[in-house]
Amino acid sequence: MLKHPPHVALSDYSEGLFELSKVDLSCTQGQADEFPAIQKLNLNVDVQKLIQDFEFCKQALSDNYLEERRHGFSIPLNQVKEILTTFGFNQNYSAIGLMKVGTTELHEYVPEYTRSLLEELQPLCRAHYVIARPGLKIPKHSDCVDFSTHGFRVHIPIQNTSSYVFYQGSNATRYQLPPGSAWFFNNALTHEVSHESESVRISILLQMMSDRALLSRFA
Ligand SMILES: O=C(O)CCC(=O)C(=O)O
Repeated sequence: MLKHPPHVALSDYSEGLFELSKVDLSCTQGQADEFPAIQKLNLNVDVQKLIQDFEFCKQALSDNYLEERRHGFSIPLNQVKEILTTFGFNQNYSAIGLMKVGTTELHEYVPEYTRSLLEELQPLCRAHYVIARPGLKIPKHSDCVDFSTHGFRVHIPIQNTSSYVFYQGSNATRYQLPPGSAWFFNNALTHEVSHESESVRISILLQMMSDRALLSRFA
């Protein structure tokens, strides 16, 4: 039986698993508790254009995210899926990769508006659409022990509000992130995800490689 510590890094199960590639994180600095849990970024986001772009990608693509990353795993993909499923990343959660794995380049199929928005946040090491279905519940976890190995996560909700609870000491704080803005998301802190609406929630999740690019956009 697998044990599930609150820290979700798959490397807890197998050394090196889910590590990011060499291009990742060359300029990442800082520690989790130096950053807020959630922080709005100073960036114009045109939600209608993002939805149009998503609809275009959705026609052409299926959930490819883990498949794309499979060469980075040191255990078989089905074991990766099993671990993620036990954390709540199940049939209620799918992802479509937007970047060529192991590079800082976006896929050719990323449409123009989304491309120009993401280019403003480069250097990036990961970016994907997330489709979260009603009933999604990802229990308390953190995605990394420090930024020096994972970079800075940003969420851009494009359809439906994203809802999170962050735990810091004895405090639990709920955040609702509506579409129309980009948000720094401190995924090194313990957090919990749920989606209780009756329609799907769509967002872009990405990982910035530099706190410089991030801090200059803190609104
Ligand atoms: O909202 C999501 O899609 C996943 C959130 C999450 O757990 C994370 O970004 O670390």
